[in-house]
Amino acid sequence: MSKPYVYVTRKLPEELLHVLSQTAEVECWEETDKPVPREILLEKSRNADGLLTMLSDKVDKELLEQAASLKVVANLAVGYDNIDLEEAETRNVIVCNTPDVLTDATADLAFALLMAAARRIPEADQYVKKDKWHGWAPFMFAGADVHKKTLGIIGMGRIGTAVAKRAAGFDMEILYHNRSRKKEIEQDLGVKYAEKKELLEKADFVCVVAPLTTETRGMIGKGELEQMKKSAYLINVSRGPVVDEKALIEAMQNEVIAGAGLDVFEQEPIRAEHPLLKFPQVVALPHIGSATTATREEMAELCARNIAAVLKGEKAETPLN
Ligand code: 8YV
Repeated sequence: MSKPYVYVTRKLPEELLHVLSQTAEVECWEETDKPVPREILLEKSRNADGLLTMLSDKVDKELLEQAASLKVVANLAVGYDNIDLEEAETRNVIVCNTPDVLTDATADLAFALLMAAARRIPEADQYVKKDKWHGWAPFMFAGADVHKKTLGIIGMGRIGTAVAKRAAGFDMEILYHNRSRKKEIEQDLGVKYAEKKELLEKADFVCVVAPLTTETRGMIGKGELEQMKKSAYLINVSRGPVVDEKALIEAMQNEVIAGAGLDVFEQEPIRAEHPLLKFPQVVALPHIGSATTATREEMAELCARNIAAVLKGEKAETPLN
């Protein structure tokens, strides 16, 4: 009997797919950093038993309808807003994501962004490298304190909790807003639940870690930005569309808030001419929340194990359905 066929939508190191290659014939898209064109993804998925996908691959109704032999999709991310989970479910396609393995790396990055925005690290770095530092001044690159300030976390899942743990080390007061209250976390970490408005009004840093869903799309808009303190910073490591970018640009122009640290954008990759990138008080990163070598390797291996398990008729480690 021939091996099942698995298509991987980016070039990944062979050793990370080793487990999968024992079970399936594996083909990778030839590029490491460019998404597979839609037509090729559709063509490959027509014969695929499994797909290893990235955030930029739309696994939608059109794709699922024509992928008659597809049994499993493993997404190299904890978020899965690129996948029509309901449609996959009706077609008995198992969908897997990569929770847990990326929690700490992503929380580290959220905190790094917060620190970078508050202490103006990218601006100061450029100042030194561009040879602009000719003398010391008492208020040169004076930023905002982080220690003992209030952090508001929107979305208290695994990553939100890990961000709270880091903030505790900075003696921060921590407020959180979530669909459901997390009494255990409140007790363990001393964090307090707040309604969104209260959190926005009180926080010096608002960190968005909620997944993109129909409820969270545009959840931080003009009104929410206006509820924030003028001295506050917005940090987003979840998905771009959770924040209304037009409203954020206006908020920056009118100094409604002090700054932002953004790892995600409405349209990715964002282009350099985008108005949001003109503000020195906006720190922008190319969606690298989970991008440490160790974490990305673990994510890829988890995807490979999940696909191999389903193709062998076993239970996946991290199925969503
Ligand atoms: C992914 C992410 O690595 O896990 C997520 O949801 O946003 C990142 O960790 C990125 O989306 C690449 O697929």
